Amino acid sequence: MDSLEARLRDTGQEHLIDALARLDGPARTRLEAQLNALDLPQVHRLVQQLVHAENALPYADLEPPDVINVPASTAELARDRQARAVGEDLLADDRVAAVLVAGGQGTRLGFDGPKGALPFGAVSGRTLFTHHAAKIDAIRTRYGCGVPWYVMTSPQNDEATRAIFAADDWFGLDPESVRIFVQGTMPAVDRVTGRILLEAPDHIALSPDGHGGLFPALRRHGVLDEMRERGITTMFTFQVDNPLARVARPEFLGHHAGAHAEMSSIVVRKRDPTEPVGIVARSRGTTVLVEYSDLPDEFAQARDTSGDLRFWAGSIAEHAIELSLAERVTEDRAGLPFRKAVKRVPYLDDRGVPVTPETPNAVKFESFIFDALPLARNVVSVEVVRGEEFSPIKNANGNDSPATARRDLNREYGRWLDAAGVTVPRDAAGDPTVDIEIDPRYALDADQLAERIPPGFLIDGPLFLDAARGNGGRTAPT
Ligand code: UD2
Repeated sequence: MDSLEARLRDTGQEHLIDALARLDGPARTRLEAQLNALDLPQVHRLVQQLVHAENALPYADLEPPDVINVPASTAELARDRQARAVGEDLLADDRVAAVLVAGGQGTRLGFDGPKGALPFGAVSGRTLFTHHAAKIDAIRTRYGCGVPWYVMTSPQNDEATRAIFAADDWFGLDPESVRIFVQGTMPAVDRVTGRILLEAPDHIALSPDGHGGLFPALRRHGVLDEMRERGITTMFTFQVDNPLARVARPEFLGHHAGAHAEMSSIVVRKRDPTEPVGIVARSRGTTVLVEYSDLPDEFAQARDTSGDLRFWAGSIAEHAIELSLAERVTEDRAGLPFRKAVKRVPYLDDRGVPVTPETPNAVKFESFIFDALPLARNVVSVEVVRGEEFSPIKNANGNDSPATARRDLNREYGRWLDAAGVTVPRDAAGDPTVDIEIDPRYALDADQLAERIPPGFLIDGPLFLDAARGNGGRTAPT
């Protein structure tokens, strides 16, 4: 193999030879080790494609996708029930794993820590991690199955995430049934020259490789082999920031399996043309997911003859992925394509002086889970009702914030309580006037709530129905 110096020269990163020359002892060894671990030819290729050239996205010919809509007719309802039975069998047969991508930080929310540790519960103050864990526990109980839980972290939050899981006693789950693994990183490069940036004299600037880094991370950490040995065939992947996520939704799993799909996605009707969600579409005979920031305005704004958005199928970032697809994607080094994100990255200049840029100066390389869709043998898109399954926490205030998530959970739980015959205090607009939380271990859905809630149950203040407390499910707010 060529020397590190030769490889740096061949891949346009000569400045790092100078950086090495400025160091000696352990500091030099550290930088050498970091550079040796890089796939320099890959970085070189990405710089050619994404920094020195603008590789246009091939989305000129988008068409709306085929979607299995929210069932309305008798036939559709029967089909949905059938799909549910198939999905329930998959769960009961221990063929499904829940995979959470949680590499992100709560920075956009002004929260210092893993996003999953954000306390959002209106009454209990519980965190997103606690809530998702309770769902997984409830699914295991309902279907008498294992549903292993895999949690992908990033180097930024791996330690903190592990500490939170341990401190919270794995949220009551068997620690053997939860596995945390860390995603990979990619170097950040100067947006003009393509040179890898130094964060410190002995350290290059690295950032998470995007949630598409899930695939190589699954292979690198032996998770794919582990799943194969356990008999898992299907992963349900979801994001940490949507408290309404119906993890391992059986109807969805059933539609996916029924169509022999290798990857499927859940969609909702977009709120408006500018909602920051990717859309599912067809392009040259394959299903693609186009991220909102890449969707040309003419497509985002396009309407059909009834005035509805033509590209309405917004992705809520929940997918069913066959193990076979994950294995294929990671078979060779090529993997998923990388995209570029132009960001502000502090760095050391050629003289080793720290610079804190005021405008975006760097390109980060990221891949996305949904770029596996065109590689899948069959694809299904399933529509769900937004209010029942999607209310992400992205911003500190306004749209998609903790406040809107709490509002939407109150509404959803309010509907469950209505259906169970409980009177819910409401304002003129029909919204519950008290905060309501239902632990998934108490009830995973409206039917279970109706079976479980004691007759004559009265709501006399903020309500937290909590299975663990053994007091008829009622908990006074603390
Ligand atoms: C994501 C989708 C968007 C839509 C929306 C729904 C992407 C790129 N966009 O928007 O189309 O479906 O969600 O809510 O997916 N993450 C990692 N590692 C990384 C980067 C991200 O684990 O390197 C996780 C992160 O913790 C979070 C999720 O991926 O759970 C979403 O990432 P984001 O915040 O970049 O994407 P967002 O929310 O703008």
